[in-house]
Amino acid sequence: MEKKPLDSLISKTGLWVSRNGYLHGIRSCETSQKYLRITMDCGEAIQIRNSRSGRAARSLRNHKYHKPCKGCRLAEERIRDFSNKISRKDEVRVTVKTVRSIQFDPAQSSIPGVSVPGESLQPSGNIDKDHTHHSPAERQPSVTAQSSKPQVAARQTRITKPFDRSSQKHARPEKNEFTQSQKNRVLSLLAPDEMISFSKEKRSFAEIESTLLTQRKKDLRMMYEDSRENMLGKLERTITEFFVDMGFLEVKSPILIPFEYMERMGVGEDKELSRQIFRVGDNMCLRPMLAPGLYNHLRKFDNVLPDPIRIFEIGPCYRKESDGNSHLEEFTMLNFCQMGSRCTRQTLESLIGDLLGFLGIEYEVVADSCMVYGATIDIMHKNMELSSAVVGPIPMDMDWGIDKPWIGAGFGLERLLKAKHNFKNIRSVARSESYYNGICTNL
Ligand code: ATP
Ligand code: 9VF
Ligand code: MG
Repeated sequence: MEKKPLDSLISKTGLWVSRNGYLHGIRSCETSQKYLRITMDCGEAIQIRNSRSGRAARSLRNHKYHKPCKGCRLAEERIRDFSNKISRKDEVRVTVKTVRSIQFDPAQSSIPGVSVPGESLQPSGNIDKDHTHHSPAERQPSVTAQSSKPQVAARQTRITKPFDRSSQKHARPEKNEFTQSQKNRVLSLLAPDEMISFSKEKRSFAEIESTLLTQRKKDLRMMYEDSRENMLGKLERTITEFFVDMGFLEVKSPILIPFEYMERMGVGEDKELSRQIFRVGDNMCLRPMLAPGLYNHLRKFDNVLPDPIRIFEIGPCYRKESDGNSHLEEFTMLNFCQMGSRCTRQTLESLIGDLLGFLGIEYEVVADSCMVYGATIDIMHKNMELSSAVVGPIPMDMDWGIDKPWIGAGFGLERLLKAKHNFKNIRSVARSESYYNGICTNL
């Protein structure tokens, strides 16, 4: 039988068992799609996920508690019935009021400087199943029976509990060892220039985490005080200025494109590459590259702009990817190209050299090939491809109404940032809610 969620357990008993085992009476309970906001008879309030299997649901289902909360002044009879697992259908004190989730943003009730369990668990932003958003009332308990325990204990619980719980999946850690989720958490909190050796580490997880949290908050506050610019946005602006100064026209073509464009790029449904494409409806897709839009612009501008035509685009591209540290499913591509005169490998390499020199990024040139263009000149930083560049013309040009020589190169902006700032994972500089300028935001 499926377990009942918290809200139905609450309406059945009208009682609540807090994290430290106190049995409370419930004055009111509001639900959103995912959360409950519960106010106790003693005045304390909490916000918690409406889970079926979390700590709170287990306590209520099993009628387990430590002591009744004095502030709630529960009747002896109610406590006894709860202990004896007697259902008091006649005495349901709680009505669960549904509120729209917009009124119910857990972030609104979070207090700066206090870690919200679960939210801080995963860099990917996964929320722990049974985390409680403590309202100010619980964070700074008034003089109730429950708050007679020192506040320190409550705070420690908040910071360390989620990790203990998640680690239950793994083997119990030895002393001075860290669970994988603790390591992941610490790694997500490191700044790009920071390193940690877990095997040599003397500090506990809680100590390391707390030090890093303080640092990262400082970093974010400093960014807010200083430049206030987003790295990815800033790089797009810097590169735009660079190419505009070099005589390239900035274009912005659609992100949502007909799938037919991809067929015309040689990536039809029969091709392996087409599995990487995010289809939208029957005929459209999110662009995995900028070339179709640029091809169309080149054709349209051919009889309009003077020779050679130089254009470039920077913008989001989408590919289904499974590979780790240098691949994103949503990334930002720069593609510049020139059509007409002087479309030589030398011009191409010199433009690439100027760009990477301007950005201060070291690189190597290697020969490669790809399904769409055939031979490519790949630009590498260590083992990571920064760009694939091509000297046209190629047979496919005909399908796009192009009949002049061309050169072009496509760069990933997040890869440029990763190379420039030595980021360990590309995700920390991607479009993200979990990182800002490489700094973890789950603080
Ligand atoms: P890789 O072989 O590394 O998957 P690719 O050869 O498929 O890359 P291209 O089609 O040549 O990539 O795209 C041009 C550039 O766009 C790449 O050199 C890279 O900098 C960037 N890029 C491509 N795919 C991704 C991705 N999934 N995430 C981030 N950047 C990407
Ligand atoms: C090389 C990058 C075919 C003349 C409009 C421009 C190029 C860069 C390829 C990536 C992409 N191609 N795979 O084409 O500059 O976006 O296709 Si055009
Ligand atoms: Mg490539």
